[in-house]
Amino acid sequence: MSNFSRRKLISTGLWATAGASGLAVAASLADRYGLLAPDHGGLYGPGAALTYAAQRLLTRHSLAREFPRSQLSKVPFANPTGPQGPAYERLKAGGFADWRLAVDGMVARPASLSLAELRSYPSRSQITHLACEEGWSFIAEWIGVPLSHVLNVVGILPQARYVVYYSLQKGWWDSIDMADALHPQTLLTYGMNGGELPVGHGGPLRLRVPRQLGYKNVKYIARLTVTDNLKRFGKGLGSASPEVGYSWYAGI
Ligand SMILES: Nc1nc2c(c(=O)[nH]1)N[C@H]1C(S)=C(S)[C@@H](COP(=O)(O)O)O[C@H]1N2
Ligand SMILES: [Mo]
Repeated sequence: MSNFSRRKLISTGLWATAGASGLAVAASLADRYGLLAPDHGGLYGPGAALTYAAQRLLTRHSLAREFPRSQLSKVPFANPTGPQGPAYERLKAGGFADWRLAVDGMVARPASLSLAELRSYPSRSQITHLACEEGWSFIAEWIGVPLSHVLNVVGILPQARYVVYYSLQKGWWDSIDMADALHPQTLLTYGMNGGELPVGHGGPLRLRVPRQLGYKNVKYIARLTVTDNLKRFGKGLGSASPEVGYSWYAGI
């Protein structure tokens, strides 16, 4: 993807073939250049693949809008997730001192990081909008360490293409491509609105990907796996969400 250019895509004829009959051809070209979403397939697949390709070409380096403090939502809405189970409750009772973030897969130095270690890394704070696909949204300040920093600490291998992230909550896992994983606004957050990250919003650790919809912002993050291929994860669609009908790529 690094030597990829828009000109090159145009010269391959991706856009030229993007008529109704050319979508499958376009999709196979997109795949060649790493622009095919992992949940492509079926009737709408090639169209979705092109949406992802277009986003990647045009917005790879763009920033999500950041807001002034005066626009913070008075009451940030926490989408209820229900009880997290006994393991989570035990960790919470201990002030999350035993919480660990495991980082494995295609990395030079697999790691198990405590919250104290994550807090010792350079932090970034940003005021951004979180939008649920169901229509509500809020603006909050998010505080955390850029995911790119953690990836530098463990040393991602050159062939790495995606970061898979798992919640301690059963059934919640997702992934993003390297453009989003290394994006400066993608944070592993442990704070919100000047304080700790509340349990309702995913405390003690949540991935914030402000350029994608709410559901990509998985709460209670306990593990990251770096990979070159998403086929081996779950049903091979890159996330739990496409397994129930949401798209893997939820760029906004
Ligand atoms: N672990 C976990 N992460 C999750 C969810 C969840 O139910 N469990 N809900 C997702 C959805 S659909 C949205 S819109 C946002 C809601 O974030 P909020 O509770 O901070 O408003 O969290 C996302 N992350
Ligand atoms: Mo959501």
